[in-house]
Amino acid sequence: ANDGYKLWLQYLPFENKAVADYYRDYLENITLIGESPTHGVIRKELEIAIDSFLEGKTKSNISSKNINSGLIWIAGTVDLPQNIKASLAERIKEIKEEGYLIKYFQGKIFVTANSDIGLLYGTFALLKNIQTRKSLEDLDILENPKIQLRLLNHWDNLNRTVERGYAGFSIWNWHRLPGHIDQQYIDYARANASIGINGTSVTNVNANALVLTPEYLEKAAALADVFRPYGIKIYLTARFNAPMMLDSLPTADPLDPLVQAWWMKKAKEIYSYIPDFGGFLVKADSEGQPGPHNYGRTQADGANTLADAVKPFGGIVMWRAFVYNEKTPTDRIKQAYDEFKPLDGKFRDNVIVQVKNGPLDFQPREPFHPLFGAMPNTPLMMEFQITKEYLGQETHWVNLSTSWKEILQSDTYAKGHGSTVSKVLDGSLHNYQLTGMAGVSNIGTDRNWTGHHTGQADWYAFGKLAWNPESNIDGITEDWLKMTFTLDPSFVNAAKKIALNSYETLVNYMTPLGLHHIMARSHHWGPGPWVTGGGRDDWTATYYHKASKDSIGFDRTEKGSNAIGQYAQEWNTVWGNPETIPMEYLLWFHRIPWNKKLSTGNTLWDEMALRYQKGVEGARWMQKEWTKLEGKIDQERFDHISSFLNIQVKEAEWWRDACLLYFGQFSKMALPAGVENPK
Ligand code: GCW
Repeated sequence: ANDGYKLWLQYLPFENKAVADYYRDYLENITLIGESPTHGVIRKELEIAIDSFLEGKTKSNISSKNINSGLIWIAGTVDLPQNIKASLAERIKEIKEEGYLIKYFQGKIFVTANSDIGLLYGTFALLKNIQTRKSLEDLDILENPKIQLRLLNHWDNLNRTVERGYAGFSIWNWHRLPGHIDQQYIDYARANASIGINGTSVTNVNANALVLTPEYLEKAAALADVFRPYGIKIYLTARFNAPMMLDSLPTADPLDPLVQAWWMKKAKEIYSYIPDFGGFLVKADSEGQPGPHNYGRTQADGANTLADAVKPFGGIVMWRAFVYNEKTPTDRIKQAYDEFKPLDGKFRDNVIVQVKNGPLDFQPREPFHPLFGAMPNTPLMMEFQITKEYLGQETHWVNLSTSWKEILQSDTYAKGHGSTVSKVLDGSLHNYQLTGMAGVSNIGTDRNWTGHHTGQADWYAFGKLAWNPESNIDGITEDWLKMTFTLDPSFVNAAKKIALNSYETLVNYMTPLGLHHIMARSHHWGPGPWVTGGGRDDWTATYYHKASKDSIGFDRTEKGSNAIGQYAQEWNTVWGNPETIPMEYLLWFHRIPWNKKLSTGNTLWDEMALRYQKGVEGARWMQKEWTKLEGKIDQERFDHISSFLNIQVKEAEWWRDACLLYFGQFSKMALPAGVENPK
C-alpha cells in the first residue's frame, strides 16, 4: 500500500540485484565535506534515499573522512581537492549562486557548488538520476536556476481553512506553533528543495493582519527555522490597512508619514523574529481588499511604502497586478493593464509585480496576460495557479504544465519575434534585476498532500518550470511518474500519454473555443453558464459569453472592448480577424453567429457541440487507458485515481450536457451527428 505521502521522493527500491550492485558501490562510499545545517540536511536525505533504494540492507557511510575511498564527492568548490578543482576550473567558473555541477571524473562523481544550497540542489539532482536509473558514468550536469524567486503561494487562513483548498485544510497548524514542529513541515521543505523552490508565502492574499502581530511572528519564525537549511525563505501577506487594524491609526494612506513610520517599525519587528524574512506579498484594491485606491493613491505609491520598509533588511515586495473593480465600466480583463502600464518604472527596485498568467482569472485557457512584454522598466513575475480552482478542483486529472508551457512560450513580440513570456520572466528580455515565478499551492492535509495523486505532478512541474521555464514537459512528466509510481515503462508511457492529453480534453469539455468564466457562482465548481445578476456583473457568466439568439462571444476587437489593443500589432492582425484567429481563442475575442461556417467546415454551433463531445470522449479514453494499468502500481493509489476518474467522466458529461442545453436555448439548432443527447 502506498498513500502517496512520500511524493516523488519514494526512492523506489532497486528492482534487481544487478541494478542494486551497480549503484551500491557508489552509495556505500560517499564523501560529504562540511558541517552546516544544510550539510546535515544533505546527509539525512542521502540516508533516507540509500535506506530505501537498498531496502535497509546497507549501512550508509557518509563521512568527511572518506577522502580516499569516496566514489561520490559532495563538496563545495572551496572544499574540492586541489587537483580536481584545477581540472574542473572551466566548468566551476560557470556555477552561479544557487547552481551546481555534477561531474563524473577520474572514476568518481563530484557534486559541487558555491553555496550550501547549491550543494543540496546538486544532491537532489544526483538522487533523481539514481531514481530514474541513469548511468552515473555519463554524468556531466551544470545547472543554474533561470529565475531567482521560485515561490509557492499558500492561500491559507489562520484558522486553517484554505481560500481554494481542495486537499483538506491548511498544513500550517498555527495553534500548535511554535511549540510543535510537525514532521510534515520538514517533508514539505524537503519536497520543495528537491525541485528548487526557494520561498513560500504561507498566508492567504486575502490577508488577515493578525499574522503581523508578535504572537504570530513567533510562529512564523518557527516555520522559517525549519525551512532555512533547505534554502526556503518565508514571506507573509500584508493587509494594506494593517496600521489601522492593528494599531488604530486613522488612515493607511501610503503617503502619510505616520503610516510609513508604522511599516518601518513593523518591518524592523518582523526582522527581529525572522532575520532572513523574504518580504511581503500584497493583494490590494481587488475583490474588497483595502489598498492605495482608498486614498486616491496609485499601486506604485502603495508598493513603494512597503518596499521602503523592508529595503534596509534586504526584503522585497511582490505586488499583485490582479486589480479590478466592478465599478469601473471597462471590460474587466483590460483593467490591470490600464492601471499598471502607466506606472512602468515608478516602482522601487525591490518591488516585483506579480501577474497572473492570463488577464482574467486562471481560466482553463486564456491568452497570456498583456502586461508581459509591456513593462520593460518594472520587473514582472508570473503567478500560476497550481490548485485547480476553475478546472474541476481536486478530482480532475489535468496536467497543468501543458497549459503553463503554452503561456510561457507565447510570443509577446515586445522586442520582435521570439520575445516569449519565458524571456520576460527570466529577465533576459528587459534586463530585469529581479525575476520570479509563484504558484498558488494545491497542498492540504490530505495524506497525499494534493487530493488527486496527479496534483503532485503539478507541484513538481511548477518547481521545474520555475527553475527553468524552458524545461521540457514531456521529460518532467516522465521523471515524475518514474519517481512517484514505478519504473515500469509500460506504465510510465501509458500514464504519460494520459497526462499529456488531459489538458486539451478538459478545455474541450469545459470551455471550448475560448469560452470563459462559465462556472457556477462563487465556488467555481461545475458548469454555470446561466449565472447572472447578483450585483456584480463581472462575476457572472452571461457578462462573458453574452449568448443571444444570433451569436455568442465577447467582442474584444476594436469594434468591441478593444482588449486586443493591449497586445502587439502582430497579435492584433492574427487575433483580430475571426478567420485567422486560432480556434481556441475565438469566443474570447469575437462575437460569432451560431450558424457561421468556421474553417473546420462546421457551423459555430456544431463545432462547439462536437468539441464538448470530444472532451467527454477524451475523459472516457483517460479512464479506459487507466483501467488497463491495474496491477502495474500499488492498488491503493490505482484505486484512488480510478475513483477520481469516475467523477471526472461524470462531470465531463455534466459539463457537456449543461452547456449544450443552455446554449441550445439561444442557437435553437439541432445537435450534429455524433453528439450524444443530453441526459
Ligand atoms: O480566482 C480568484 C479567486 C479568489 C482569489 C482571487 C485572487 C485569493 O476566486 O478566491 O482570492 O482570485 O487571486 O486574489
